[in-house]
Amino acid sequence: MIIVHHLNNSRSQRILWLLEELGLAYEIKHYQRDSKTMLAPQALKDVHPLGKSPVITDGDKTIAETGAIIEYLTEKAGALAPKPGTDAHLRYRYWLHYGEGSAMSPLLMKLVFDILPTRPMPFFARPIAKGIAKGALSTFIMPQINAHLDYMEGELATHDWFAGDAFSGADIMMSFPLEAAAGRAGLGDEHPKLMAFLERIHARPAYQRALDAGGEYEIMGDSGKKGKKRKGKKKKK
Ligand SMILES: N[C@@H](CCC(=O)N[C@@H](CS)C(=O)NCC(=O)O)C(=O)O
Repeated sequence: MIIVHHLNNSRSQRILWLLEELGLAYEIKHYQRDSKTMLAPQALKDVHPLGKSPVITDGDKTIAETGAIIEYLTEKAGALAPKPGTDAHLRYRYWLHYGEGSAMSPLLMKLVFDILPTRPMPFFARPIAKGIAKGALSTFIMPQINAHLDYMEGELATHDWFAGDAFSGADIMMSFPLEAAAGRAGLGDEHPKLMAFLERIHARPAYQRALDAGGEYEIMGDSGKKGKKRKGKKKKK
């Protein structure tokens, strides 16, 4: 049996969605972030040494890292991945790597620099921290995020899905950076193709079932212009 070790409000929501799309049987083991540090509990390190979510177990196998899990599950089900050797497969593989390898980096930096000036520090250090964060955000991080958003918008100009005309695991991979960008990095109506992509994925029944299964998921927050605050129903552990 596939077990998803699911941390609330995290990337592992994508794996629940993928499993719902594939129709594979699975169980969820829930883990809660520490409310102060937002870090995963020690129990997740008992599953995988890094203690990051997502991680799945399938019999004696433990598989971590979203892209690797998506490849494993699509191969197991024989669905949602284009045929190897095709151009669509090359694009599929590219977006599987790009989602975490490129798109998430500036978004994560934005999160860190947004939080930095709010952390406890001596009063005289706060204006300095604010200045450093403001400088990093305006000169490097936001221009990087905007360049990535423009690039992705261009990629969706000619086809609805990242790998081409068919929905695939690559779209599931790309959901998280785009939801994060809508929630905290200004993705909105000036990128209509990306916003339409988010609307399309959120309307999928499997996406909605995964929300119900996973519980709390507020990655888009209140600030995604078209996005809603998404709270799945709480499931019993
Ligand atoms: N690139 C990894 C990132 C995993 C990751 O950083 N997960 C976050 C949740 S979104 C996490 O587990 N955070 C809790 C912690 O670091 O303790 C993947 O896509 O699987």
